[in-house]
Amino acid sequence: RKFSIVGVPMDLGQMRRGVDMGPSAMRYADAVKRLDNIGYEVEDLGDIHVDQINDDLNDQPYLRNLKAITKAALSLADCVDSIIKNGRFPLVLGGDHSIAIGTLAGVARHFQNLGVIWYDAHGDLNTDETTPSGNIHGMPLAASLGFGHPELTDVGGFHPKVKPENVVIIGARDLDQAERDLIRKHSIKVYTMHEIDRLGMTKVMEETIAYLKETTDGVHLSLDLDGLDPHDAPGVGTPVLGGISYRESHLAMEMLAESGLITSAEFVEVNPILDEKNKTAEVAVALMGSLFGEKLL
Ligand code: DIR
Ligand code: MN
Ligand code: MN
Ligand code: MN
Repeated sequence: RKFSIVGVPMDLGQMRRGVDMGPSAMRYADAVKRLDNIGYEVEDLGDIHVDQINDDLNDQPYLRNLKAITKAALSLADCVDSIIKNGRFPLVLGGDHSIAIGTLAGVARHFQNLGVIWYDAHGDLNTDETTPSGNIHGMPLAASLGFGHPELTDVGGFHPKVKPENVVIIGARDLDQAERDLIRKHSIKVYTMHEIDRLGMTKVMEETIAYLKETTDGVHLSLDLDGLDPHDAPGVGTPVLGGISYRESHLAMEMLAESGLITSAEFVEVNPILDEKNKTAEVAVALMGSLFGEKLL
């Protein structure tokens, strides 16, 4: 497998500055060398351009920075699209989670039945009509399912990018009421922290892999570092106590590696300004190692 890494220095999808330095933080934590050492050919394409404008649409408080976010999403979609066309594996470094709209727009051009694993404390299933914050990083999964403002759902000129039955959310512990309603209405598969505690991560991943293997022709992993417990990943903008542990996360990545299911991935919400000595970027890169088949023996 050949890898292409692309960074998206995006911080306009939420209110905490500094997450735009996530790609630098993960590069500094040796993301490229990590994959190189496993034996892959790796190219780093650098960063997607993100306009440095805040509140470019003050008249749309429920879609903060919409224009700059959709513009970057389209550039990212084109970039990811061409990576896949070149027969390479796209690895996207964020940036806040709003970038997933662009990643999925690019990936979905290549898969009729794309699966998505959404590893996150949150559902990211809000729309401009339900958002409690106005932050677009709380909307990318909804947008990719075709719910929300057309400027978000139709990035790349089509929707939806993914069907509800092809999504698995892992690690949820902070859902807004409208997100719960949407999950129930569309029967989206969710492993909350309760199920992870109860079943154990082994069973959760066995079930997830079996579920997605049946119907999908490719699986994207969208890993929000706030899915992990803040003790293990403190450098995130919206930490939530009681998260997935460092070890459980490695296990999950190792099981995904064995499954051979993952065809694209992104690691998002790494904010080095809020971090402890780049710990969260280092965790992200260590998880990449496991996801891509690193083995001790
Ligand atoms: C909240 C928080 N549900 C919102 N979402 C976050 O703003 O829509 N997503 N933090 O990562
Ligand atoms: Mn900025
Ligand atoms: Mn998220
Ligand atoms: Mn989150």
